[in-house]
Amino acid sequence: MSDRSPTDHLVEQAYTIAKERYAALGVDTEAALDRLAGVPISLHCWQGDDVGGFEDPSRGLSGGIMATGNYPGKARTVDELRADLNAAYRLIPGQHRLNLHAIYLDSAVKIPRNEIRPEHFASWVDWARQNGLGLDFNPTCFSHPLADDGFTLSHPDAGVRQFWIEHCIASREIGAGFGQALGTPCVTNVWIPDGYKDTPADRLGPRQRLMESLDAVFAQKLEGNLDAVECKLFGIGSESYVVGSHEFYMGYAASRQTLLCLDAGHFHPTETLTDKISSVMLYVPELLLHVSRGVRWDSDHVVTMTDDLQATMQELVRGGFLSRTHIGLDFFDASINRVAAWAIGTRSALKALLMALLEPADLLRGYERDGNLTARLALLEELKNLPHSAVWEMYCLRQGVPVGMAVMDAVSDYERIALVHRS
Ligand code: RNT
Ligand code: ZN
Repeated sequence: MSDRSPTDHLVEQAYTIAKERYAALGVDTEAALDRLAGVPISLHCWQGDDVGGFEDPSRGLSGGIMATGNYPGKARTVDELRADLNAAYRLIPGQHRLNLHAIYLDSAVKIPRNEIRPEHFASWVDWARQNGLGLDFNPTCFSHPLADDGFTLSHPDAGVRQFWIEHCIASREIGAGFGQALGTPCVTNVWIPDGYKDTPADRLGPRQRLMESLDAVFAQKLEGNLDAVECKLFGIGSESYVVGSHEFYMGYAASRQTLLCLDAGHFHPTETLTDKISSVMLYVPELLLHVSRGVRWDSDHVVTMTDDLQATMQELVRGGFLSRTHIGLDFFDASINRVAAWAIGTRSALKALLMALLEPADLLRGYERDGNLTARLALLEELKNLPHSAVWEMYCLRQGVPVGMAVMDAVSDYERIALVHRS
């Protein structure tokens, strides 16, 4: 718990006023905070070390994704990554989750990807249990010699496909182990980089192979594990064609009833997740979100309070989708303090969710039902100015995490104590 600060009474006073302002619109701020506390965000382990992992730290990142920057203090070991994650969780109100990638295994010897087993992640399960965290998982179908020509599950060579099928099945088994051990289902998300830099002659073949590979991967249902598939528009080196496109996975998830993963950076730059969620939810059982921020391309910038973020959270609340949505983050910025990146991005996601939970839903819907679209627009604009920040700061205070820029004091302390000593 953070010590009481001289400004805490101002946070409390502001909250008292905010509570009344919202109550005047029929909104119960206490109920909104209770709901907020019940929504976990899955923090992505890969922000801590620029998607490096511990399988082979000498290997660079591939798969058409990229972390730029060389801010000092990147985590080099499992212990360093855990310490950094703990530092980040201390700055984030609420109880959350951790999203691991297969390359973050804890093993003294190198294990082939198709031979990874739950025992290689046993120390993560112990750590998660100690810290009260649920775990999510991802096979790593990139940064590997058998992915170097740009194809994995859709590879023309049956042997290469089989290797990646085995890796994905092994990953699902690890996910199931997480779910069973921790008593909260693990979402195992399959994303592959497969695609062509330039115009393909055959767009169908790779997609047929991907469909068959996925069917092999998901053939057996595993208790404790939830399967998700993630589409993408393009990557670096796969600008002209991505096998796992939106249409491909929309059809796949709907026909196989898997979860669909929507990454905010994986669509055309002017396209947002906002208008997709209510459509997708009619056809798939549950949704996984990769909350991210693309700047001109799928750049995976730290999540901030953008219109897109607010609109996404509004959709989850307005549609009643929170109980069927798993919220994960996906960004990797190596140009700033990595612990701060986690804290800033997660806090922004939570703040946007809180704003959505503070909406006077009945009032807005009433205007819409009555055809009073002018009042609907006026109220939506007014809501942007209501004192949601006072409610947020009260939440931080109650949850014992820093309020406002006090986050940076904690980040600076941690940088001085732990990060600067890493070469
Ligand atoms: C890549 C996808 C994918 C990755 C992670 C590391 O474009 O967004 O989710 O970012 O698996
Ligand atoms: Zn993603």
